[in-house]
Amino acid sequence: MKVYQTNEIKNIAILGCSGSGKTTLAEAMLYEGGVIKRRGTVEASNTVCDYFPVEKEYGYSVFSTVFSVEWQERKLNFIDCPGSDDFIGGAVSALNVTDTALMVLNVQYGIEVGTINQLRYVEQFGKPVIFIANHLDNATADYDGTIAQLRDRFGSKIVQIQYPVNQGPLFNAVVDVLKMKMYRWKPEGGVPEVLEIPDDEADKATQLHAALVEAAAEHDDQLMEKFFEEGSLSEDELRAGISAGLISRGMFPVFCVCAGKDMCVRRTLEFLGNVVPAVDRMPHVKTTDGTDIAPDPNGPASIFFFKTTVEPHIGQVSYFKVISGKIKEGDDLLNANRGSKERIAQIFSVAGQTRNPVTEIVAGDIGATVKLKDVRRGNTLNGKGADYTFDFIKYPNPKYRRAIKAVNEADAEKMNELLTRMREEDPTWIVEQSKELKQTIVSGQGEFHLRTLKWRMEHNEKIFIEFIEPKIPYRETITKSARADYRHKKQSGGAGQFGEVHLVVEPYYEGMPAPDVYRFGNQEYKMNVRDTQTIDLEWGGKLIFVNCIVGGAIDTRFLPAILKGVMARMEQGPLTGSYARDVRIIVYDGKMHPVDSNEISFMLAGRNAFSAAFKAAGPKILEPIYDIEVSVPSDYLGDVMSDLQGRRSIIMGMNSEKGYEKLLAKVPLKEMSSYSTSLSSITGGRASFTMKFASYELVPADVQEKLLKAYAESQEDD
Ligand SMILES: Nc1nc2c(ncn2[C@@H]2O[C@H](COP(=O)(O)OP(=O)(O)O)[C@@H](O)[C@H]2O)c(=O)[nH]1
Ligand SMILES: [Mg+2]
Repeated sequence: MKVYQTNEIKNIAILGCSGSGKTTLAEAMLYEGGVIKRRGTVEASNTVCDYFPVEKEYGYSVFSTVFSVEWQERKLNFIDCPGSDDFIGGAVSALNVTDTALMVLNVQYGIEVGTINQLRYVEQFGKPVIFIANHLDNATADYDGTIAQLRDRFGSKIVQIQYPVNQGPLFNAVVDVLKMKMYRWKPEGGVPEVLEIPDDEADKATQLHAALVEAAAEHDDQLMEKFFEEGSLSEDELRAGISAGLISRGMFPVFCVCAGKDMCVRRTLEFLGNVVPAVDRMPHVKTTDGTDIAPDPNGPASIFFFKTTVEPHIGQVSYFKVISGKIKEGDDLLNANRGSKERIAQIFSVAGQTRNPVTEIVAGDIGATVKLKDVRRGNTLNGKGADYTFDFIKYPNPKYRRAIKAVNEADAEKMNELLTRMREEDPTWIVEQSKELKQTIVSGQGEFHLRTLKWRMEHNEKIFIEFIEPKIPYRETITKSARADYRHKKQSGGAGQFGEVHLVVEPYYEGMPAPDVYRFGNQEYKMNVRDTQTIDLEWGGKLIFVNCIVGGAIDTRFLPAILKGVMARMEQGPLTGSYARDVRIIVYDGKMHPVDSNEISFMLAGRNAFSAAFKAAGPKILEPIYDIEVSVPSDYLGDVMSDLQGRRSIIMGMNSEKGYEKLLAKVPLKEMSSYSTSLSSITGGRASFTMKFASYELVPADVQEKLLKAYAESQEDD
């Protein structure tokens, strides 16, 4: 492949709901681009882009795949993205290194939830969008319905470049209102016949052409002037106007394809080559410290790694975008994130798992390399004169968690290594060795996400795992003040131990007044604060430790031991062994023994006095509450709401968004365990949700009852 210059390179992300036909379209483009000699199919599991075993197994894309097509002196870099929400990470990475989004629609369904979710990201990144109306040969194809949905959502930004003449099983022709020609295909697709527009289509074509001319003129003052003077624009002027409209996101052109039959794919490639903005016309990226970096091939070399995969027989393949300058084989670069030196032994232009060596690659282009020593996804390698780092990729929060366990204990270490590696390949994985829950927790985007992890571990690595219900990180606190004292005494055999601690506990809240007078039973306790320690607990919340010892009842050197004992109990709360938080402890009295008092004595006395007081202070269990946002087609709203009501949720609000409802609710984590699966079965996969930790709240009494009982039983088992 020749070395393409920055203004000849176009980077395009292929997005759209799962099943809309992205991988099939990619296959047709690769075929028309001469990269492959025969088109594979998703059904036959022999496409270029779905090459991972797990993708062949499940019949849908799990990973994003980079491929390039040379078309009319341009290099079109594509990233075929997974459509399912569970694999959204691939689309998010892709959107950060590409400049235009091809949003593929299945005209049987039009705009789907998956489409809306991905459109949100496209909007967030401010990317130009081209809609591709695919599946036109399907019996239930509804092109006009799809256009109506698009117009309903985006209004006059929607501009048709083509329309199908005969959608449905006999589909084989479109009218292109930019070229004002009809294109017709033989059953095998590919190169079309270019015909004059038949009379019975003339009115519709003229009308849509006029709309296109007007829309194109809108995005360029000179074109607008020309349009007012002459009422028309040339093809090149139309392209210029469309291009300007794309960049400003003032226009979303709609194209027609039948990817399955390779129809209208060449025309799409031509349009992408002619009209889609090249890298040098797009907003520049910013470094972590906000410096603007132009894609200047003569600038200092800097490449950003947005994806890594591990492939059989070659190991790690690292995909990068040249942000500035150019790199050649043999270049030595410095890893700005890890400080290590790297030699770029080989550079490849890729098509799925096929890698074609190239000698040089310039700013704006996307390539891959192998055998790097120490490069991670998100790293930047710089040449002389550059010290850039970039952190523009933000991945969504996880929304499905499971504890993971190796079936065979001996595999545990290998399993953890694999988890780390898989996280490197897919950043939407969160792997946590939870000291608190004594579980390895994997959090991902959904049940499918985890199922693919399991499949890959078992089929590719022969490591058998099981998913178990993850424990809930409950917390414990108190709701009123209480007093307790404890004497620890051991004076038989060996060194004696003696320590006595008297303390008060009370719920801590921000801005609470200093300890003063307390009344327990008919006794009054006046506190003299000598010292206050505020501890921010690593598991959240605070512990306030107040020394109100008077008269040297306990020597100050024993107070750290008392605090240590208290902390041991805070770490393993008296109710269910969960972390305790937001407690103020006032140590106000005690006793010592001149010989037998020592740290261990006061640690134990402190711990047990605290435990007793805690249990007498209206102890309550807190549970993590999450804010969830559910996007659901209006006709499923009722079912989704009643399902949520069955999960102890509080509906916080709702807003409608063109045939979709956005539901906001607060739900206990405990009730979210298999929410993604239930939501998908309630709505046939046509809804999605996000979730974010909100706060800790008291559990209802019946839930507390159940948790105490379960804990007591688990203690008996131990
Ligand atoms: N009839 C028909 N089927 C198509 C077309 N494009 C894709 N498909 C089928 O739709 C299914 C999903 O296609 P795929 O490319 O995997 O979609 P993706 O999930 O968006 O990548 C596969 O069974 C394809 O064969 C099309 O234009 N017409
Ligand atoms: Mg796919």
